Order: sequence, then structure tokens, then C-alpha cells
Amino acid sequence: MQLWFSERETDNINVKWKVEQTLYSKKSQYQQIDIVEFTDFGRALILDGIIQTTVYDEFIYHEMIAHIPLCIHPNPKKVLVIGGGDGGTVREVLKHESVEKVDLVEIDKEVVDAARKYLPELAGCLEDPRVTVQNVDGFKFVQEKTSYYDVVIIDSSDPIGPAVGLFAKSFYKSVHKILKEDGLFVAQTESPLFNKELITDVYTGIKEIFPVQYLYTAGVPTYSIGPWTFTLGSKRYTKEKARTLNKKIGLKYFNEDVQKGAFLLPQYIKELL
Ligand code: SPD
Repeated sequence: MQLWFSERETDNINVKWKVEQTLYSKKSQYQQIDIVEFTDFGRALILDGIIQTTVYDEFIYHEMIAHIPLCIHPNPKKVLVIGGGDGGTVREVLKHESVEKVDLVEIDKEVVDAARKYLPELAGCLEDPRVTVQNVDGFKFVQEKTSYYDVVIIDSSDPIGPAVGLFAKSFYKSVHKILKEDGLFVAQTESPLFNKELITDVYTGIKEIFPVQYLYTAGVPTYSIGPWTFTLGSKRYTKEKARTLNKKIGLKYFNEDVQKGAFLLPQYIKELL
């Protein structure tokens, strides 16, 4: 018997993936969590029917959400990751020698536990002594500290369910407050083809809060059809003085060309900003 997983992109587009086996399936307090093995893309984390990551192409997304902001900051020491319970983003953050402390704030403990067991390539890094995992609401977490982190990375799921608040302007104001006076942050901000209004709203909001703002893209085959966007807000540092990374730290996607090219936007995306 053949098993197929179908992911809804829009009311009129579904994408189908052939499944070898289901490894884990549980309804947590927040969402339905599934870990399956796809025939071509290997193990995948699926939340409420939406694929979050696959072991085959996760490196593209996780390298891009982590290294672009961490290279713009000249000396990132304290980093906060909100969401990202699979651990992929934290794994990339830890590749930066300057980083002394990473707080992972993932609301759903069951996601972290499942990733530790079934996605060790991503979540194995959570045992690193520099990492602290807290299963609390990211929206509330950022309201409780001031001027503390050098870099904040918002590795959320789509703007439905538990992640809705992580796309609100009031949330970005709290992120501004929790960053040091020269801090910066990045958020995953969805598809420029299917989430136009969201990208415009987020970018406009960030522009009102942070003096420096950028949108950059990467093509992540697992996410939707076409490019994926990331929006960055910075209190001081600009991309022109970004550091480059030592090639020996195990990168598969990020390099100096990608670092520069990611900010080059096609016209239809520029018009959203
Ligand atoms: N459409 C799904 C987008 C998910 C983005 N975040 C995934 C988290 C991976 N660490």
C-alpha cells in the first residue's frame, strides 16, 4: 500500500509527498505533532499538517536564518531563538565561536522531545552546555527582560495556531526592548507569492521600530513553491560590514556569494516593501 501526505498550500493547491513510514504522532496541548519519513526527503517534522523541516533540505533554511544575522553582528554572545523546537537553528548558531549563551524558547515541550528522539541531526545540539531550553510562550518571554540579547532569531511556524502572535507589531516592539542597544533580529516571514500582505505588514512594522531593516530570500524546496523570505531589523549594524564565515565550520549552503546575493530582490518582492 502507498501512503501519501498532502500539504495544503492554498485553497487550490495541495502538494503530495510519498511517505515510507510514520514514526511519531501525538496531539500536544498546542498542536498535532507528526514525524514521518518521506521517500525522497527523509525524516520530517509536521505540525498541524504543515511540514516544518526535512532532514534533506533543512540546512538551507537553518543556515540562512542563523548566519545572515549572526554575521551582521560583529560579536554575538547572547542569542535568543524563539520557536525552532527541532533544534536546527540552534545548531547553526553554535557554529559561531563568539556565542556564549543560546536560549531556545519553544512553547511546546513535546516538539523538543520528539525532535531529540527522531531528529538527532538537528536536536542533538541541545545538549551543548551553552544552550538552555525553556518551554514557555515566546510572546510573553520577550516582555520580561530588557536590553539582554545581541541577536534574536524568530524561527516560527506559519502565522496560524500558536505562532500567530509572533508576527504582530507589538511583539517586534518587545523584541526591540529585549535586544541590547546594538542588537538585531530576524524572523522567518513566509512566501512572497502566497503571503504578500503579511510580508508588507511585517516589513512596514519593523521599519517603524528599527532604523535598519532588510528582507532577504532563499529557496527552500520544502516550503511552498518558490522563494522563502526572512525579515531582519537592526538597531545599528548594516549588512555592508558583515563578517564572513570560516569555510571549515561545516556549511552546505551559506557562503560569501549567498551572503551578498540573498539581499538582491526581484521586482515583485521589492514592490511588497
Ligand atoms: N511553512 C512552514 C514554515 C516553517 C518555518 N519554520 C520552520 C522551523 C524549522 N526550524
